[in-house]
Amino acid sequence: MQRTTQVSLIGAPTDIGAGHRGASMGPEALRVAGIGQALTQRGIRVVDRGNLGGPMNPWTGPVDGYRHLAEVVAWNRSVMEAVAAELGQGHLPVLLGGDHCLAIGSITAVARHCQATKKRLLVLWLDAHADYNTSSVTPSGNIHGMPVACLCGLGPPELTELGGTAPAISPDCVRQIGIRSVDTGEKKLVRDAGLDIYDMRYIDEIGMKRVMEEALSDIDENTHVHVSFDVDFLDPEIAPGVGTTIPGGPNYREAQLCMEMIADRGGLGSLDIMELNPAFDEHNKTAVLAVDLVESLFGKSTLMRD
Ligand code: B3U
Ligand code: MN
Ligand code: MN
Repeated sequence: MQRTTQVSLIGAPTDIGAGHRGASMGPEALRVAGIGQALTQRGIRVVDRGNLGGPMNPWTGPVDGYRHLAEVVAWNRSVMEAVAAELGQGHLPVLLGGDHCLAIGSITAVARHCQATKKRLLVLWLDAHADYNTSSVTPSGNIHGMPVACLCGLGPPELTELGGTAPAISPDCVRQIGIRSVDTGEKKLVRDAGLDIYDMRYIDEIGMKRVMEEALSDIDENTHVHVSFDVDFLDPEIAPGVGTTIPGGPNYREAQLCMEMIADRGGLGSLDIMELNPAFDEHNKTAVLAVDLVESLFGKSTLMRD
């Protein structure tokens, strides 16, 4: 990003697509952890747009394989509009989630913006999960396990056609990093889609440095990089404040390197910080860690001049 670009924080306080309550408190926890000040200190102009509104969580069971579909659609529509408005003004939107189903709205807006401005889109999906379930294979009906599939055109028309035409993106513009939990039926879907998945085994084998070199290798001046950061990407030892912890994730150093290498490559155009759940956290430490990592994503480094 350019230093002159305004960052706009957009809160989406809902857990409408999740299997646990509490991600609705994520935006405030990130603010309390100082997300605004941290970016301001980096010389970035930051405007906090406050929180979006939307339906309450009725906490009902799945219907036809989807839980809270109507409410998920309503929230995503408002996220899409808010993100589109920021991109249209040349700002860099940072979505403070909220559960990961909201990435449907945010990335649909980003994809439309890229189409209009003739930019190439690269989505870096940092997550323990592939989030590629459909209503027929989902073990839970929770739509936060489905956003990548919906964005690639697999899902209910209300979500796949949120931006007008489906699909919003093609699987080949997605790189998934940190994956270590893929459901049985989901495995076939990600294979069929040809998703580029840098799973934990691959990170163990070749290391985060080479993984990121590969994942970022085809970024050029015309690339808009969207980072969709699911906080459960991180190892639960350092980040307990999420609804679905999966052991064996990146440690502090690996996560920092991942963020630093994205920053070094350039091209960051939009960001989601998702699934932070203060109900599971210890003294807001996961939010503080997320802010620390976001600082690196925006170029903070130990020795280079700020
Ligand atoms: N894959 C599981 C669990 C899950 C996905 N994303 C999260 N959890 N955070 C599912 O329910 O789809
Ligand atoms: Mn996710
Ligand atoms: Mn996840």
